[in-house]
Amino acid sequence: GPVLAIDQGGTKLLCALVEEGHVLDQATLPTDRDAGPEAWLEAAAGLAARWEGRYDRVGIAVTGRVSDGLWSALNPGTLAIPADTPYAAMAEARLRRPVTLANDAQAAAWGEHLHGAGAGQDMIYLTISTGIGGGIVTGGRLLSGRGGLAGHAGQMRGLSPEKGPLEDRMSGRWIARAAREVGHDTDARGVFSAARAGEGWAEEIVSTAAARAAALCADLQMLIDPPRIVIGGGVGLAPGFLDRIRAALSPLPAALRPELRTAELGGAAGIIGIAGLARA
Ligand code: ADP
Ligand code: BMX
Repeated sequence: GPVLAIDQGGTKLLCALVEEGHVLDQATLPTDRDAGPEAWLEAAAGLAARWEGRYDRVGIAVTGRVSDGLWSALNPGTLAIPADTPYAAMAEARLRRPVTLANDAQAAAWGEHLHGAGAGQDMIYLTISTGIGGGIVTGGRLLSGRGGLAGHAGQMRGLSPEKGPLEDRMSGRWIARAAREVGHDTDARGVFSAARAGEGWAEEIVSTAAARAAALCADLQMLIDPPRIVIGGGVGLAPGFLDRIRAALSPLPAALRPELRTAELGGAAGIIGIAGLARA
């Protein structure tokens, strides 16, 4: 039967009724970033009320680190989750169903592996969104790691630890901040449309983000050498972005060049993946 699937991101909350990889119905709200876990759960329960009686399990994909049902921020700028929030238990009490809790990008990786661009093969999934998250499927298994960190590509610091995590230099939040710094008060979507309209300042920001995303993909290829890297998230799915990343990678020799695919499930990768994990 259907699963209530919840995807709590830094920018938006997406709730859906999902069955066998299909979204039967969905509803979304902007994330109230200052509200905190109780209120985020209440918002999800409010959206889910319309499906009462139609599901017997709940899957929740969240931005942040998940370990043993406990939820914490790695980057409080993406979403300021208090350390070790017992979100699985809170959600079970509120929704009165068994709850499976996982990181959003890990869940989306599993969704794309099962039903999307992963085509049942090993893969890395990258979400370029409010932050930058990732998930690794290898040997048919989703890696979560010792304490839920596996795949957190946006949290890597490379050889510039003093500059902070990579995502602070290429995520949707970075794009908006870079725009503000040159006098344009807009979000990533606004920067992309300005770039399409030929505005130089916006073009420069988008191409910088794409170049950095390309370097990240090349590094991930070196680490895991997956048959494909699947790109999703609000920025990752923005028209033209994947082509820019591909162009930046094109000078690489074929053996080193990642095979990039757009997330076939689009913005539904997380809810479809977490529904699959909740059913497993
Ligand atoms: P979340 O991070 O909550 O999971 P998204 O995957 O939608 O949500 O990512 C949100 C980020 O993506 C924001 O920075 C937003 O400005 C950006 N974004 C959303 N849609 C677009 C678009 N069409 N073009 C460029 N950026 C977008
Ligand atoms: C951050 C981190 C990841 C998450 C990624 C994408 C936090 C709160 N989040 O790297 O766990 O997967 O952002 O999150 O530390 P999104 O909200 O952009 O989808």
